[in-house]
Amino acid sequence: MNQALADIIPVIQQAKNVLIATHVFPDVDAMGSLLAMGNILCSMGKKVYLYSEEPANHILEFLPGAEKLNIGLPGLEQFDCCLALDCGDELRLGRVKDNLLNIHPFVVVDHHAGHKKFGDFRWVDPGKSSTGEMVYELALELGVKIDYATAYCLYSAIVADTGSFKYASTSPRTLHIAGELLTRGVNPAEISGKIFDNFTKNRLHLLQEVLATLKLYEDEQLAVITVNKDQFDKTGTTPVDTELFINYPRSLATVKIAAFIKESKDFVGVSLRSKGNYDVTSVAGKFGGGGHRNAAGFKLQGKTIDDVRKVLLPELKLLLNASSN
Ligand SMILES: [Mn+2]
Repeated sequence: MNQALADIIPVIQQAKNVLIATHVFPDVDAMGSLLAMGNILCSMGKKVYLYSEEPANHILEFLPGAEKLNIGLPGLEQFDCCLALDCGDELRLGRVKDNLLNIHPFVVVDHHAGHKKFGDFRWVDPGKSSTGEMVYELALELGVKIDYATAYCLYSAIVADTGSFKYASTSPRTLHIAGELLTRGVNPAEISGKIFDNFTKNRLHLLQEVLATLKLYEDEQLAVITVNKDQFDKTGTTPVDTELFINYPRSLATVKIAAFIKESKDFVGVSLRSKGNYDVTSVAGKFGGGGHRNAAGFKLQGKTIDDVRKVLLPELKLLLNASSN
C-alpha cells in the first residue's frame, strides 16, 4: 500500500466525530467524494458533519444524500478530525478555512497537480483520475463494504472527472474500480444522463451565445470563448450553467489549448483545457490558480474580459510554442 495512504488510515480509524469538507464551488467529484466518504464513515459508526459553504447547486442535486449537506458551522470543539477532499489549496476551503484548519488532526485527500500542502496528514496523488477513485481505495483499506448510494456517488465522481473515461488520467485501476462500482447496481446510462444530458433550455440558449464568441488563434490551435453578465441576464442563467462549455472549443481537431473567460459577479474566471503534454497548470499558476495538466483555472479581480484576454493570450501562445508534442 502507498505510504501516505497507510499513514492516514489509523488517523481516520481513531476519529469519532469527523467534519468532512471540500472545495468551494464543488464539482461532481468534490461532492460525490464528500457524500460517499460520509456514508463510509457512518457505516464505521462515526458521527459525521458534511460541510459546504453553499447549498448543492441544481447540477449536483442528483447525487444521493445531497440533502444531507450542512451549510454553516456548528461548534468545532466537538470534532476530533477534519477531512478535506479534492482540495488542492487551503484557500479553496472557503470563508471558514481558518476555523476548519483549527480542527486536528486535519487530513487531506487530493489529486490536484500543483497541490499546495496543508493540514496534518496528506494523501495527495496527481496520478489518480479523481478524488472519487481515492475514496474507493480508502474504503477498501478501511474494510468498509460499499453500498449502492456510495457506489452511485463514487461512480459519478469518476465519470465526471475523467470526462467519461476519456482523459489521460484514466488508468487500468480507474476502469477496474468503475467496474466494481457497477457490480453494486449502479446504472451507468442513468449517471451519464444526470451529468451530461440534464440541462435546461435556458442553458442551450446561453451556449448559442457563448459559441458565437469563439475566436481561434495560432493556426486554429488556440481557442477562446467568453461569457459576460449580459448574456447570463438575457438567457436567465448563472455561471453554474457554463459547466462543460469549454469542451466545445476543445473538441475542434486543430485545437491544442482552449480557454473560457467568464465574467462573474465580482471577478473574471478562466477555465483552461489542453490536449497531450500542454501543461495548462503552469499558466494558471502564473495567475494564482491551479488544477491539473490538462484542466486548470484561475480568477482575477477588477479586470474586464478584454483585460484578461490581453494578458492570457501571450502566455498561452508561449506554452503552445514551447511544448514539443
Ligand atoms: Mn477532482
